[in-house]
Amino acid sequence: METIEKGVAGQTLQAKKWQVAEIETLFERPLLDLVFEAQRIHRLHFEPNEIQRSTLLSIKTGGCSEDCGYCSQSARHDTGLKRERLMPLEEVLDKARAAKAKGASRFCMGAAWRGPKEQDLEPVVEMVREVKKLGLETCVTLGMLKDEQARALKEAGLDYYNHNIDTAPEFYGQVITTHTMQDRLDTIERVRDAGINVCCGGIIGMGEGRRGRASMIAQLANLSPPPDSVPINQLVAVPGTPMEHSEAVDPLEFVRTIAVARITMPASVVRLSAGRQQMSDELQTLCFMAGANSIFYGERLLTTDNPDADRDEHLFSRLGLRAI
Ligand code: SAM
Ligand code: DTB
Ligand code: SF4
Repeated sequence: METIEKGVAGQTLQAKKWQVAEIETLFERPLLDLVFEAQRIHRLHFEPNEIQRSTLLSIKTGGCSEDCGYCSQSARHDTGLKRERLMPLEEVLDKARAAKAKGASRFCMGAAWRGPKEQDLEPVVEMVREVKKLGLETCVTLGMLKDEQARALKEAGLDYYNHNIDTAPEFYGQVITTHTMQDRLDTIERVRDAGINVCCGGIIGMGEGRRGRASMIAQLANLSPPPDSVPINQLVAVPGTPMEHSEAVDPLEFVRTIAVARITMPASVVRLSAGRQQMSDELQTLCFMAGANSIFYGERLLTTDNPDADRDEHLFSRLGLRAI
């Protein structure tokens, strides 16, 4: 085991540095052992029957300059998605009030940008301020940020910034060519430096293979500190994107990925993110057993469907889960 030493107020903390091979070994464990270990670790850090719920809203849809191979919103893919302007504040607030009334604790606003341009940020800062006043936690995902943009968002009261590494470093160039993983890591550092909680995860099912999954998890777990929140998305194969015909990953391999994320990032909230609409209740239950303790809640993700609130309420009640 390799460790990194960090001096914090005179103390020396030992942060474990994960090797990819070590994470592959975790993946290879018998499923029941792996899930049991993930659940054991989960219970050291979290209330076992509590799940956090975030509602997503696309505040600026489509027409993105980037070429992310999975994304319905890239201007380079012909997905038939209608390009829209930034949503007016009042409409955003109506959606946020509705999300709160349905029981979400966090409202996450997404924009299809490489990063916000000069004139883009102020209206989003205003949205953060006003959503926060409704008594919701706030999260935005706007692409790459500059230092001063991160600081302005923090001043407005932003709680979380979502910026995913999306896949393994060695696979990145096969999925995205218009920016690099280092660009993403730089933004994550700016967000952290501004004092905003980091939400950072990736996508499973883009042809990355088990080694790729292990490598992505290693990259996330070795961030110092690991992300506060880790969304694990199952690819939603959108017609018209280069990933349209990606072969679906074995559902139990997805459960393993959640378990491995839980074990390697014991104190992070792990979110069972995109792809739930395509999952059975039983598969989602296995993901909760494996340590997922957050979901996106509400019938829409950004541009694709998610289970509606009634289906989730029913599942929570069958499982005795409490929403927080
Ligand atoms: N433009 C910003 C960015 O790239 O960070 C914010 C929006 S982007 C849609 C947010 C994240 O959603 C991506 O990083 C990716 O992980 C996830 N995502 C997008 N399309 C997806 C899909 N079809 N299936 C699964 N996850 C997806
Ligand atoms: C994340 O990791 N997943 C969310 C959120 N962060 C912004 C987005 C999922 C998008 C799924 C495809 C879509 O609806 O466009
Ligand atoms: Fe643009 Fe984000 Fe989609 Fe990439 S993932 S094409 S940056 S909206």
